Amino acid sequence: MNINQLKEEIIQYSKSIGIDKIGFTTAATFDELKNRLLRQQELGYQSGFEEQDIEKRVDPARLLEEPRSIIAIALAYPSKMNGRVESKKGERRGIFCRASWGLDYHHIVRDRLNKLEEFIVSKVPEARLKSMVDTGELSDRAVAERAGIGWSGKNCAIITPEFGSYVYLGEMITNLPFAPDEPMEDRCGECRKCLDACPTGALVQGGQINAKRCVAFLTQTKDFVPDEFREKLGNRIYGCDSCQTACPENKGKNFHFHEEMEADPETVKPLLKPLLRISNREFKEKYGSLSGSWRGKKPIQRNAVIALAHFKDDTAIEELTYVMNEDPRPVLRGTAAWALGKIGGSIAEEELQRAQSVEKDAEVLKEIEKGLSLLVKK
Ligand code: B12
Ligand code: SF4
Ligand code: SF4
Repeated sequence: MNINQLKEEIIQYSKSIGIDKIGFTTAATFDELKNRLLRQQELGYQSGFEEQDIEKRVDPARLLEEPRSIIAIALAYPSKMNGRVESKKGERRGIFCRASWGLDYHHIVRDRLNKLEEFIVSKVPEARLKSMVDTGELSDRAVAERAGIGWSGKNCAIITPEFGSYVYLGEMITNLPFAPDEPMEDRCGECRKCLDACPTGALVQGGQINAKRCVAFLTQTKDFVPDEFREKLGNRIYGCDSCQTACPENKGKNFHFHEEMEADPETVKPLLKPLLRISNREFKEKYGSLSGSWRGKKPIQRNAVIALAHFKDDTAIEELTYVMNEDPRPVLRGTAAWALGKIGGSIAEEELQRAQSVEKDAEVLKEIEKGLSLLVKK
C-alpha cells in the first residue's frame, strides 16, 4: 500500500476511535531535548518520576529497531465537571486536578493506541510498533511538539489551538516511513499569565520548570512537605491546574468527548475529614480508578491534613488529634501536629502538649514543636 494513502487512512480511522488529534514525525533523535534534560538534571530541577536513562529518552532507536516515524496522539479532557457536589455549610473539601478526573487516563490513551496498532497491523502485517503514554521512555510533549500537535507553552504544556492544553498525550514508534507533519508556531507571545499564576514560582522562566517546587509534584511525594510550600498547596490533594486555568488559550475550552473521562464530583472533590481515617480497602474502592491514586493513600491523606489547616477547620481538631496520636506513619502524625498548630485554640494546644510528652519520633517531635510555636490562642 502507498504510504501516503496509509497515513490518510490512519488519520481517518483515528477519528472514528476517539483520538482527537494525530500528528506524525520522524524517528530522529531529540537533540534539543537531550541538552535540556542534562541541564535540568544538573540544576536538580527534575521530579524523579521521569525515565532516568536520558539516552533512551531521546533516541527512539533504543526502543524499537530501525524506527522510521513516530505517531503522536492527543485526547481532549473536560475542564468543567458536569454536576456538582452537595455542599453543606462548613464542610471542607479537597480537589483532584483535572488530569485525575474520571478513569485513569493511562487506560484510556492506551486503549486508543492499542486500537490504532491493530488497525495498522491489519493493513501492514509486518509493521513493528511500540506505543507509550506517560510512563514510557520518550517525552510525550517533545514528540507531540515535533509532530505538530501543539506548541510548547511557557507553562511547559503542549497547547493545541482546538482544545487548549487540556489534552492527554501518547505516541507510537513505527518502522513505517510516514511523511512528517510540520511543528506549530509558538503562540504565547508576550503573555506571562501562567508564570504569574504559579503559586510557588516553579516556572523559573517561560518553558522551564523546577519540578521540585511544583505543587503537582509536591502533592505526589510521600515525605513531609517542606514548610515553605505547605500553605501553597491550599486544598489541592492531587495535582495543580493553576498554570492552565490562567492560560487565555484555555478560555472556554471544555470538551466532553469521552464518557470515561467524566468526573464524579463527590470523588474528585472529596470531603476532607473522612479521608483521614479511610481504610485501604475503601480508598481502593473509591479512588483506585483515578490516575491520582497511583502513589497510594498516604500523600492524599497528608494533603487532606494540610488542606484542613489551610481552611483552619476547627471542627477537624478531634480527627487531627486522633491522627497525631494514633496514626502509625510519622509523616501523618507530624503533619497533623503542624495542622493543629495552624488551626489553634486551647484544645489544640493541650493536645499538642500531651503529644509532646509521649511522642518518640524525632521528626514528629519537631513538627509538634512547630505546631506549638504556631499556636494562636483563640
Ligand atoms: C515528570 C512529569 C511531570 C513532573 C515534571 C513536569 C515537567 N514540566 O517536566 C510533574 C510531577 C511536576 C508534572 C506535573 C504535571 N504534569 Co506531568 N509529566 C511528567 C512526565 C512523566 C515527564 C515529563 C518530562 O520529561 N519533563 C522534562 C522536561 C525537560 O521535558 P518535557 O516537558 O517532557 O519536554 C519539553 C521540554 O523539554 C521543552 N524544551 C526542550 N528544550 C527546550 C529548550 C528551551 C529553551 C525551552 C524553553 C523548552 C525546551 O520542550 C519539550 C516539549 O514541550 C510526562 C510524560 C512523559 N513521559 O513525557 C508527564 C506529562 C508532561 N504531564 C502531564 C500533565 C497533564 C501534568 C500536569 C498538568 C498534571 C496536573 N494537573 O497536576 C502537571 C503540569 C505541570 C507543568 N506545568 O508542567 C501531561 C502533559 C499534557 C500536555 N498537554 O502537555 C504529560 C505529557 C502526561 C501525558 N501523557 O499526558 N509532570
Ligand atoms: S502545576 Fe501549579 S505549581 Fe506547577 S508549574 Fe503549574 S501553577 Fe506552578
Ligand atoms: S498563560 Fe500565556 S504564556 Fe502561559 S502558556 Fe498560556 S498563552 Fe503561553
